[in-house]
Amino acid sequence: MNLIASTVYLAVVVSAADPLTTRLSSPDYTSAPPNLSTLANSSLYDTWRPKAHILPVYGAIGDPCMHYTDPATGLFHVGYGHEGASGATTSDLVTYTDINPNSAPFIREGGINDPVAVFDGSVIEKGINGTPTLLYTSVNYLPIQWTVKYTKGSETQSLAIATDGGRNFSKLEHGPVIPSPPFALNITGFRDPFVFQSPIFDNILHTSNGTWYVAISGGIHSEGPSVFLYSQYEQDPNFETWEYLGQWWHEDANSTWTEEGWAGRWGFNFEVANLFALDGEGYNPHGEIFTTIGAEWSYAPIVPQVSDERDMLWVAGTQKLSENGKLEFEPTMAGFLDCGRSAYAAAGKEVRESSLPSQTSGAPDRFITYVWLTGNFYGTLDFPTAQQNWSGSLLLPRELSVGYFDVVDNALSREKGSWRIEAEHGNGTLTLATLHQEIARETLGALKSNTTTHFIQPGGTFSSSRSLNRSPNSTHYILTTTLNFSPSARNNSALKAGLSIFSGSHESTTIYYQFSNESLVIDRSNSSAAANTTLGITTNPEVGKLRLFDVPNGSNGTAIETLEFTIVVDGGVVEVHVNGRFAISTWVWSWFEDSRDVGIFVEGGEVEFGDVIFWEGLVDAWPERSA
Ligand SMILES: *[C@@H]1O[C@H](CO)[C@@H](O)[C@H](O)[C@H]1NC(C)=O
Ligand SMILES: *[C@@H]1O[C@H](CO)[C@@H](O)[C@H](O)[C@H]1NC(C)=O
Ligand SMILES: *[C@@H]1O[C@H](CO)[C@@H](O)[C@H](O)[C@H]1NC(C)=O
Ligand SMILES: *[C@@H]1O[C@H](CO)[C@@H](O)[C@H](O)[C@H]1NC(C)=O
Ligand SMILES: *[C@@H]1O[C@H](CO)[C@@H](O)[C@H](O)[C@H]1NC(C)=O
Ligand SMILES: *[C@@H]1O[C@H](CO)[C@@H](O)[C@H](O)[C@H]1NC(C)=O
Ligand SMILES: *[C@@H]1O[C@H](CO)[C@@H](O)[C@H](O)[C@H]1NC(C)=O
Ligand SMILES: *[C@@H]1O[C@H](CO)[C@@H](O)[C@H](O)[C@H]1NC(C)=O
Ligand SMILES: *[C@@H]1O[C@H](CO)[C@@H](O)[C@H](O)[C@H]1NC(C)=O
Ligand SMILES: *[C@@H]1O[C@H](CO)[C@@H](O)[C@H](O)[C@H]1NC(C)=O
Ligand SMILES: *[C@@H]1O[C@H](CO)[C@@H](O)[C@H](O)[C@H]1NC(C)=O
Ligand SMILES: CC(=O)N[C@H]1CO[C@H](CO)[C@@H](O)[C@@H]1O
Repeated sequence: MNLIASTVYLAVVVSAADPLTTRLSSPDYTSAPPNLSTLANSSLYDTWRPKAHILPVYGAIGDPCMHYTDPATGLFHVGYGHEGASGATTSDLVTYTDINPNSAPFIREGGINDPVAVFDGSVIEKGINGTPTLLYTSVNYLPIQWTVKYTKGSETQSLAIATDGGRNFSKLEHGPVIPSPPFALNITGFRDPFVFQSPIFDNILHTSNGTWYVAISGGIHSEGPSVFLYSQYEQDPNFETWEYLGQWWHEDANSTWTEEGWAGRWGFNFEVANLFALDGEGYNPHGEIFTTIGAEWSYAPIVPQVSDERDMLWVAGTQKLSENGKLEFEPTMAGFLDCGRSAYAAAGKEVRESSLPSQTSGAPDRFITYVWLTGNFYGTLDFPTAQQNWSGSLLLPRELSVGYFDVVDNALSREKGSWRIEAEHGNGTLTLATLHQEIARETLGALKSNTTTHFIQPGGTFSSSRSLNRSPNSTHYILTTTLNFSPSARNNSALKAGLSIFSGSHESTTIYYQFSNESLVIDRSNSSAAANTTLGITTNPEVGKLRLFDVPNGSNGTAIETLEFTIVVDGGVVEVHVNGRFAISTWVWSWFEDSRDVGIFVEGGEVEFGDVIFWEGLVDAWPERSA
């Protein structure tokens, strides 16, 4: 959907046209894999399929988008790109019900405004006549990609309203409500409208309370990425007239928050900007303004039609009126929402305490976001997709809030990074602020409580790798553990410590932290025997920058902050969450049936591990599909 590269779009069209195929008998996971691309269609359907995650019954999933709470039912609707856009409802953020049978779409391309494609959009929950109203990107020409000249009229923004409880979004019988990009700008993209209300914006702009705003993502050729801001004109109840307020945010082409790599690159074109406000508890429209954005960039020289890299970032900042009366955003901190190279296009929504999930769990107003994990690296991998019959998944929902933590006041905490200084205490400590993110409480709670097997392996102080006495025997589990490092670890450039997963006689995957470049690594070099026989099974490492700060400890001592792992393994999906402020997710395509072991991994030093706690089984997010 946001992936305008024509390769990706074609891939979707081809799979949609496939004839029905049946799933064949299970492949042999006790011997070396054949070239998987030569197997029968759908024969790998179950091999790496997650069970607690969101994905359609078959085919490709694209960007998450168009989420909303239906005011009539309180159900939360999660949308995603699949044959247009399809989705599911949930009353608990644990199990989901397809909105249409077989994950059929609730909107698809083919109207007068969108003959070629429907890209991402967002929903005004009480929109026209109080009905959920979708503002989405209607597409007229392809390809669209920041690396090529923009075809005028390619992307416009159009309306559709929910009918039949959201099973269908009917397009309104008029032209696009935002029919062209701002006057005379040579844009790189103009899509993914994100609707929101903001008393902070109302106040600065002197607009009426409750005005709707739209953030549209894109950029300007040779100048750099931008977020274009619009407001609802005179509270027009039909949302037909939108006033351009200027570039709310612009960065120089291929610039970055910091060259140290804490927040990727701003790139050349923004996509999927979400704009919202948070406090320490969750969503608060009067809180601190955040945006999550996808940033597209490439190495030089730029190859037409190819975006080498896509960074999934978050940014917080302040708003001010410029001299010419425009509202402008100034970042105060930025980081990765997920460091995985395949993790992108996050889309979130405020989920009020009045929604059904929150009524049940007692959660306050939240901002919940879903990140996409592409299964074929944005359509560039020759993955055995026909054999799998599906491609890609959303990651588990995440709750966002502002996180505060106390650290020692030193060069580490004063560096410009993915945090900012909230308070200086004058006693050798600082309180830092950052984006706090956790797997949604209902989801995490269910993964731990609704489990088939729960067991604990004792921790200890280890200076070499070792296996655990007991490991999961499936590929569906969640585990937690902690690592404590002695102060000397910070200068030990040989030290690597973490866990091995999917280990066996042929394969192993290692997840470890190293101080040498302050990074969390998922080493996939020996993850999959199938990589030796099959194209598109990538084994490159995933790397994310993570700082463990010095923290006050006892009577004016200091210690290195404890590293707290929560790792979710669900089929081929691996999500690694650390300390409520770091996530890195990827695919591990392990083949052998005996590749199930989890072990302690230590090299070059000594580390104190807490207990490794397992909850095996995971919930089935789709009970009605298997019924
Ligand atoms: C996947 O399975 C569905 C339903 O069984 C079928 O309609 C579709 O053609 C299959 N697609 C591929 C790529 O095998
Ligand atoms: C939604 O309903 C309209 C009008 O009845 C119909 O033309 C369209 O095909 C439907 N869309 C989907 C995705 O089923
Ligand atoms: C817009 O940018 C494209 C790509 O850089 C360039 O080819 C084109 O000449 C530019 N158009 C104008 C009007 O500047
Ligand atoms: C708008 O809302 C603010 C509080 O958010 C309130 O102080 C102000 O009076 C309201 N203004 C109008 C015109 O209703
Ligand atoms: C963007 O910046 C990165 C980092 O310096 C560099 O590797 C890359 O080549 C640059 N891209 C272009 C197109 O100049
Ligand atoms: C298998 O899938 C491919 C591509 O998705 C399709 O072209 C082919 O017809 C399918 N083969 C069979 C036997 O269904
Ligand atoms: C430093 O001051 C802060 C704020 O008063 C306090 O919370 C913290 O405990 C103090 N820390 C130390 C190590 O004295
Ligand atoms: C997994 O291990 C448990 C405990 O050792 C055992 O009860 C169970 O039967 C095993 N399941 C499979 C599928 O091997
Ligand atoms: C892949 O092939 C290489 C070279 O033959 C071999 O060393 C390696 O063990 C194989 N990897 C797996 C996971 O089988
Ligand atoms: C696997 O088979 C596919 C399809 O026949 C072929 O294109 C590919 O080259 C083969 N891969 C290897 C590594 O031999
Ligand atoms: C949770 O476990 C209960 C029984 O312990 C079971 O009835 C229910 O289906 C499970 N829920 C999910 C979502 O798996
Ligand atoms: C309470 C106390 O002794 N605080 C001291 C801890 O150490 C720092 C750095 O040496 C001093 O600045 C504090 O005064």
